[in-house]
Amino acid sequence: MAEGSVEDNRFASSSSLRLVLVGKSGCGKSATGNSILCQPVFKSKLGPQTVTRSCRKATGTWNGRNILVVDTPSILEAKTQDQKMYKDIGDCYLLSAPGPHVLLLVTQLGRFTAQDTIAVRRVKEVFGAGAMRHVVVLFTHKEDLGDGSLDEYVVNTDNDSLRSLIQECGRRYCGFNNRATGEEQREQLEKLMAVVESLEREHQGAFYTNDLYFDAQMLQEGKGSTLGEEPRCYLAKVQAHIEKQKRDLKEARSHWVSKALLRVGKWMHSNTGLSVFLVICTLIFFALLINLCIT
Ligand SMILES: Nc1nc2c(ncn2[C@@H]2O[C@H](COP(=O)(O)OP(=O)(O)OP(=O)(O)O)[C@@H](O)[C@H]2O)c(=O)[nH]1
Ligand SMILES: [Mg+2]
Repeated sequence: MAEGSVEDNRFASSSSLRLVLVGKSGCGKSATGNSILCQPVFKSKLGPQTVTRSCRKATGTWNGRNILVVDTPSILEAKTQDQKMYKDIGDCYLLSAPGPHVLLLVTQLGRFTAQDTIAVRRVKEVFGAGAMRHVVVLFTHKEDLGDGSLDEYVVNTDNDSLRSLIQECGRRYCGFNNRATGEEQREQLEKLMAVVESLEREHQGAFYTNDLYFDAQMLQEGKGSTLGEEPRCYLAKVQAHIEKQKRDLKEARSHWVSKALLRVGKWMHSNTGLSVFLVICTLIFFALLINLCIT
């Protein structure tokens, strides 16, 4: 079981599976990594502060297949992005180069908060919007469901952000009880692997990658820029890459708004009579509402 080293290239082979654990602090990422590898390789405990301080990788096998799991510290938080965060993101890329097959977005069942919504947005900033096509949502504390089913929970949730996340990542989700052992642990892992394999089929085995993964791989293979300059150059590339992705996302959002406004404008232009009628109705509605509030 290797840990933390970036030189080991066995896991860049096509048959191996690379998984990256992401999510808000304390949601159970490290515990999930341990459940996947069936060994307590990552430090996992309840604490007032973040437990995992830097990216770690560990390896194992499942049904004869090599699995590489990368555990991450809080790289998806909204706090000001400092050099430590860029270093953590850079390490995550290095450890999962040439790119992950699956990003496991971990969240505690029944606790999908504003911080999780920020984490989803940050996945797109850190890995790129296309990475959502490789996301599987993993709910920890599955035992809290009792006799209920996870499918029912997901269908009936009134949490709009969770609903839209599930929709956005193609309804790929599963649940783990990280305290499970034996048969229960094996069964939940089998269910996760079924979701992972169906995702792989959908992408014809292709993993997620981008320009920064290319740089990470070059650095790993010693093909970076001038010797000695690599780490500093790489960190600058990480920062530039994240900033570009943020700009792209902002642009995509503003394009979407302007497109919607343009459509409304076009519709109003081609339906002038109906538009005037609707505007008058809206004005009367607001006048009545204001009048009601005053009286
Ligand atoms: N009962 C139960 N406890 C869990 C489960 N998953 C995680 N925990 C507990 O939740 C606590 C936090 O888990 P971690 O694995 O350290 O969470 P993390 O996301 O890695 O935390 P940071 O590294 O601090 O970001 C630990 O006490 C775990 O034992 C679960 O499925 N069921
Ligand atoms: Mg952890």
